[in-house]
Amino acid sequence: MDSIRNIGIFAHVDAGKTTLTEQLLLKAGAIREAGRVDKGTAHTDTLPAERRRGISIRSGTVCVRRRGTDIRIIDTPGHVDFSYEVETALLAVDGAILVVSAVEGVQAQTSVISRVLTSLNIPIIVFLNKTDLAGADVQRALGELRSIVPRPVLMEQPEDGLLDALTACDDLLLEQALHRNVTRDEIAAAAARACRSLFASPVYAGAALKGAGIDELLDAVIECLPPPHDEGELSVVAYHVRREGDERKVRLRVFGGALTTGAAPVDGFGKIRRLRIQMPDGEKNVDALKAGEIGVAVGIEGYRAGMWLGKRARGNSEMTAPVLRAQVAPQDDGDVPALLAALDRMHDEMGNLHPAFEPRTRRVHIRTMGEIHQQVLEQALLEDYGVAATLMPPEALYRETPAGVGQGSFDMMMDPWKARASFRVEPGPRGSGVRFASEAHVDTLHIKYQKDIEKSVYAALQEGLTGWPAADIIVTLTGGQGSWLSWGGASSHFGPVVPLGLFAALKDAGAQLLEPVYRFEARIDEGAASVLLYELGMIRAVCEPIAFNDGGATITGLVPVETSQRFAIRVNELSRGHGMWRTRFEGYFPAPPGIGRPIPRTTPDPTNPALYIDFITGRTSKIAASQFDNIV
Ligand SMILES: Nc1nc2c(ncn2[C@@H]2O[C@H](COP(=O)(O)OP(=O)(O)OP(=O)(O)O)[C@@H](O)[C@H]2O)c(=O)[nH]1
Ligand SMILES: [Mg+2]
Repeated sequence: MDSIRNIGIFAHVDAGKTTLTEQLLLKAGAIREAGRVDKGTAHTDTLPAERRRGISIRSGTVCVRRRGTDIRIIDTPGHVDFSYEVETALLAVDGAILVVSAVEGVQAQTSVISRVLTSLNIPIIVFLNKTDLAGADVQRALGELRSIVPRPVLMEQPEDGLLDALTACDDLLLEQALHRNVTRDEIAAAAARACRSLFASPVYAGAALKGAGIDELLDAVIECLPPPHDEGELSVVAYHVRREGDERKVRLRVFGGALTTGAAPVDGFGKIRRLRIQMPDGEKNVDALKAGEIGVAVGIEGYRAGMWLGKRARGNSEMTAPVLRAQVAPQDDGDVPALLAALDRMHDEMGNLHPAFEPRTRRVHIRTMGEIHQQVLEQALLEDYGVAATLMPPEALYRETPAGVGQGSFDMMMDPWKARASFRVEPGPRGSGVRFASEAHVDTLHIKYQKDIEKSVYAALQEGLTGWPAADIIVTLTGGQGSWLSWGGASSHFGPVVPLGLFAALKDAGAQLLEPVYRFEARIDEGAASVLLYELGMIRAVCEPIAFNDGGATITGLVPVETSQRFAIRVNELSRGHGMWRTRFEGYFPAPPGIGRPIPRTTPDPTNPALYIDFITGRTSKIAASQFDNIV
């Protein structure tokens, strides 16, 4: 595996990742002529929307061979609306090239990605790009890098400086340098050790568009970024799914074990029809994908990007929580089935749309990442699926938590259920999600049924009293009755009736809506600060003390996602293009009274027991309109 490298190229939008990928392909001899993003000829920007807009939307994988080493490279999109593609790519690589424009310096998304890279222990090489442009400032960018990556070390600098920087993070080099003059090779080896052990980040400067600095970067990828390591047991992650014709191609990384073609379904997913591996001259069919390899599996229906098979080899790579939803309105109401089918397929590829249909209003909603994401989806619906639909302005995805403590139970000691259980619900700590606990004794309520109840609780809380998912809630099963033998083992009988008791408890407690909140940082001319503060107040921001420096003002604080959607534009207007507005998701906070409203349910309402029971017994197959009248 020493002759394999799996790396990702990450950066803020427009830093030059795709242009750099072209140059890596060219310099390593995989292509004869570099494609151009601006001409729509780049190898990793193949979607019509990518070519039209000149930005990357999905990740693209290529392979180059250099000095006998196969380097598989994932070029990722930089626009924050497509961060979900970055999140899954981060799971598949052993090393990263972080691209920073020497003109713009470290930008918002670069900081976000480097934080995740560091938390996942992924070694980083930095490429300072666009040094051919006026305004490029390598030293300034280097200074900014210090706060986001392990000790950045500019590799092209006089030997004394380089030695100083590297002896500070490599003991062996320090030892060698104490006794004699060290060689260039020893310095390079120290840089590689320091990078792989996450003590330093080698920095190279160049211009991707001009092909400058690329050879050095390719060599550094082989020397400084680590080869794969074998996890021993089966460990596979999918990082990209795409349907091409009738093929469903799942790009995946094998960390341990092997995948073989024609094998029986893996972990309950569809069968692997074909396996391919990416080589410098294209994809090649193979019988197996082994530990350390990145390849393509055709088939495995149901296996989506971000899912693991076997052992999980990497931690959490989440950068953004999906906090917005938008209604998708088809031009023709009769198109709803076609729209839902198209959205289901798109969700299968991207994994983050979660289309939901509200039967009463016949409205379709999806999760959305922002304006550009919506434009791309709207176009794809029309061009790839022939469905003309409009994505409405996004709204925040709320959650609900109990307003206090509540109790509730259900008693169905009759055929076919023979089930009885009681619940207590109470608010949990902020950010804790849904927690389940049991005080019920296993003698009266078999452990298998308790597990069954737990599963049903999690499923039912996807839509709480208000229609929004429940969060920061502790559900305790306080008692129940039944035993394994007397019920003949049909545990599925328990699941459907659980919501009756659970929702009685939720109703008893009452619901408090939670809204998503960003932490923001705004920088603006001093003269515009008071107007900005006033307008931040208007959008319900909570500001920390203002800081003044160099004629500018910096304001930080918390602001609701819902009210701050287009605020970046406003900050820019107020500062005539020189302002800065940065946000990152902070968490869910209680919504003030009057903010947020319930949404229609997509499933039957358990607070209406008579209708609910009719529905689950199949006595009524249609969900009655009254089912959707929410109670807060
Ligand atoms: N002058 C100059 N322009 C560059 C350089 N590298 C990239 N560009 C230009 O910068 C723009 C963005 O380049 P891309 O390669 O698409 O950037 P990216 O990081 O892949 O962007 P996204 O994938 O959309 O996040 C294009 O117009 C490139 O031609 C460079 O070294 N010098
Ligand atoms: Mg790109």
